[in-house]
Amino acid sequence: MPHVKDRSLAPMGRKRIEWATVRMPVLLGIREEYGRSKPLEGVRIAACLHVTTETANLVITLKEMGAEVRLCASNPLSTQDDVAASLVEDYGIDVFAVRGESEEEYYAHIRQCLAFKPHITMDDGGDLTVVAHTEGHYEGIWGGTEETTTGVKRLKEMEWKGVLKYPVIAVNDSKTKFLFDNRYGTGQSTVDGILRATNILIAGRVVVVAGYGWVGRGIAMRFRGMGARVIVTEIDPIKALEAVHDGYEVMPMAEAIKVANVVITATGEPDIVRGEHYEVARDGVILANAGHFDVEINKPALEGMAVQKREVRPNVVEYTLKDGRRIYLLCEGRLVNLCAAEGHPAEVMDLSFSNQALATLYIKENRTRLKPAVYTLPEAIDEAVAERKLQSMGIRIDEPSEAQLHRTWVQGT
Ligand code: NAD
Ligand code: ARJ
Repeated sequence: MPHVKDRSLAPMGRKRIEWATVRMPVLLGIREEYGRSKPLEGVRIAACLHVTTETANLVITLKEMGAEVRLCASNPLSTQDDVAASLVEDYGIDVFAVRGESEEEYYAHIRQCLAFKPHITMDDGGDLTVVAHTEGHYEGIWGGTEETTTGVKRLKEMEWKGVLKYPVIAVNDSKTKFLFDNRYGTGQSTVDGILRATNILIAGRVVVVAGYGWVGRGIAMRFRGMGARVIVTEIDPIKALEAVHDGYEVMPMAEAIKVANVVITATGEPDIVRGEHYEVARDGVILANAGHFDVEINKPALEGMAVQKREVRPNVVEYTLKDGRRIYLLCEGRLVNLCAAEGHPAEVMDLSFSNQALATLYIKENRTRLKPAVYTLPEAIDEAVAERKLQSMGIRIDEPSEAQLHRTWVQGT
């Protein structure tokens, strides 16, 4: 039996899913093409993703391709309950996800997804894959897919340690994923989440972005575009140098926090903002996280230092310190773009989720050849996704000329 918050929310969920559908033309093309041949007939897929309108379109596509799908949430605070309801009521997909579920329920839902003995796991962050391994559900699994940077890091560690039991496709590492979803998707949806939670004016604010990877640079770019003075913190000298050349101020967090109005973490690493930073933070600073797990802003330290804590707006908790300074934490330190807003817009998830859909076919077709290791999708798939996206936008590009194709750069070759 599926487990969602309230099935009567389905009509609104359905409308919102349909709003996204028309903004995901590449995925829709895959749905139409393979909806006829049904290459996933008889294939069971357990998916652990943020339960959003875009994810709904992915799982509907997988079902149209012939698969049987179960879906649970990859974060307890990102589920859109109306979407979950519609998937169950209107599309006959078993969903196990309720916004605000406890950690215990979160894992119970993951186990429900594994209970139907999937052939393929589709994960965002690695929790499903890790439970499949630690609780011995990996027999019969052909392979898995992984949506995000942090999940890929976890899986690579499992590979190095020799404990990975089945092949996993790092969907995150396709260019048509990380260059667009991580950068432009998170750039926009993080602004969206922070605005919906706080309604602050961005122009003239000091915004500190921790991490200048794909996510961090997208966030920095968009906040600068709205008139913020953006400071970047990094540990990698090359990324730091790039940030400098992109025109940002770069400094350690211990200095940046003193002037910050807003701090956004985007590193995937724990303890980026911690006790020593709370000691010197500017009064009224807003802390938000865009990385996968709620570990980047040290919550226990903040709880320990606060003399008062109260919810001041939905998704905003005010912590008052001994000396009266106030620190505002958004969404309990969980991904602000998915908890306070709706995650990335459909247009960019079209790319990520087309890769996910094609990755399931790749696993099915190559299951006897692939070893328990982390793979990326072939470049030809990446290019095909980009081509289809350009086509859907009505954008044409040049082809190499004959002369260009036959040109040699080294004499005698
Ligand atoms: P990335 O590896 O490209 O970038 C991470 C950056 O953080 C690196 O440049 C690294 O040097 C830097 N870093 C590490 N420790 C640091 C520290 N102590 N201080 C400052 N910088 C530090 O990864 P990414 O693709 O940008 O992803 C970042 C995180 O965002 C991951 O957890 C990923 O899973 C997540 N993500 C979230 C969303 C979303 O919708 N919110 C979307 C995509 C990815
Ligand atoms: C589903 C989303 C959405 C959305 O691809 C992004 C990523 O790497 C994940 C980190 O956990 C979140 C995922 N993501 C962003 N927006 N997944 N629907 N609308």
